Amino acid sequence: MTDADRTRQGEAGKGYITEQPREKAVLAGVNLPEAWSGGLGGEADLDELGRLATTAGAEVVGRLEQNRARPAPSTFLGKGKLEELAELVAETGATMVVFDNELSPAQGRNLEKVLDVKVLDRTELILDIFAGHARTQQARLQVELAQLEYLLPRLTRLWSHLERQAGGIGTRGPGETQLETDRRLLGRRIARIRQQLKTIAGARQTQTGRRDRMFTATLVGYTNAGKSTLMNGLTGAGILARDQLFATLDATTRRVEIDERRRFLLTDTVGFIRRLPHHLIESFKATLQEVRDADLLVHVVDAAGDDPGRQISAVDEVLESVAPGERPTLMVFNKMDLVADDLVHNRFAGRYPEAVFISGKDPRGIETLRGALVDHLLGAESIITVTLPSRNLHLLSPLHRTGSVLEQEFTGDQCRATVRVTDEERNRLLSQEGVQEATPPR
Ligand SMILES: Nc1nc2c(ncn2[C@@H]2O[C@H](COP(=O)(O)OP(=O)(O)OP(=O)(O)O)[C@@H](O)[C@H]2O)c(=O)[nH]1
Ligand SMILES: [Mg+2]
Repeated sequence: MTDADRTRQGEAGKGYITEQPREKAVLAGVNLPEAWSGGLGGEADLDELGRLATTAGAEVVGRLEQNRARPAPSTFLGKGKLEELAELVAETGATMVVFDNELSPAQGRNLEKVLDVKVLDRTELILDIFAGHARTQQARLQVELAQLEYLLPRLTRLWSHLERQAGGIGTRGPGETQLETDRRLLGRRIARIRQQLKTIAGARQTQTGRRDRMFTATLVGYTNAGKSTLMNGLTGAGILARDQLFATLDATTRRVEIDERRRFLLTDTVGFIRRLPHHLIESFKATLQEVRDADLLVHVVDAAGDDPGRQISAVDEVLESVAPGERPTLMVFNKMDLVADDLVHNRFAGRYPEAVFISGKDPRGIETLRGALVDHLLGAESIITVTLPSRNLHLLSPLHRTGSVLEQEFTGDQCRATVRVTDEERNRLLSQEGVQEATPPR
């Protein structure tokens, strides 16, 4: 990597807000008809936008909503509302306006002209938080890729910013406009990041290849639901868990030992949100591979959240785009210490009969979860009959000690045993000398 690359990467990773810790933000949202029928409506959406803004380091100083049948083409808000917004910005001394809706490049530009402060949309805000929270090289590259791809069509807005970045002598061809040069530079940078991510994903694949037969459970869920808290409780992983959105961006995997021979892998990963920018889903493909590879998804729900049902649907939607198709899922309603038990039970126990209702802050909650995970692990075990030479009987010792040899019979120097095994054990056992799977009697 050259110095110029490092500078570019550093700048792209910094984003807008984190450069100035105490920005004052006004939130703005237009409720379009689809949103009205979506259940909660704009209030809750703006609440969430506010939490995003706070997580990004801004102070929320005002909010404004409008109901419209369709966005105004040039400024999203109607003329009167826009004037109202400009007044609110002046009154509160706001340094930025954050829109809950996705703005087109032209709309963003026009709004900035009228309001004379920085204008961000929800996607840009989420990208900024991701940029601030990325720790590993993989996460940083994934965020940068998403940012660059989102910014590419918005380049005209970033003229001066990119002018600084491009800068280098000899980067400009005769007769080319600055914009074309910028586009080409960005295109090159994007290609290089894709290549780097491929290399990292390749290395990861080899790592997982070695452990691919161990049962793997992956924590998924809405951001801030408590995934990392549960991961820490079960494995002592020491992952950062805090009351902010997208605290975790990287996948962490730890082994959980159940008994002498049973263990499984547990993975904590990035949280989801409604309308998760598709650029982010695309560029976090490698991290989300953990979701595709899982034998079991552990879907953690914040039972005390705004509207748990709506959060579940949002997570299901993202899951469907990341890993299409049904897969075994354990529903975990977390933060039960903050709500009345009955309320949540009544609402969800019918729909998810096997769900667990726990508090991740309470060791008993962690034990309940561990128990449910073990049940799934045992459910994934199979019963097989093997034959092996009696001199190799020691191979069955671990199974004996955990009561997993169900039947055993000797003929000459051969032993025939019916055992309960995980896939991993089955493969290991059958790879030993002289051990064969017996065809079950018809
Ligand atoms: N009261 C209560 N708080 C909890 C519980 N579980 C987690 N929390 C808190 O909820 C906040 C979010 O927890 P995390 O474990 O970081 O959530 P996460 O799902 O990993 O969130 P992201 O990584 O940001 O997507 C933290 O402040 C936790 O202390 C619980 O059972 N009860
Ligand atoms: Mg987390």
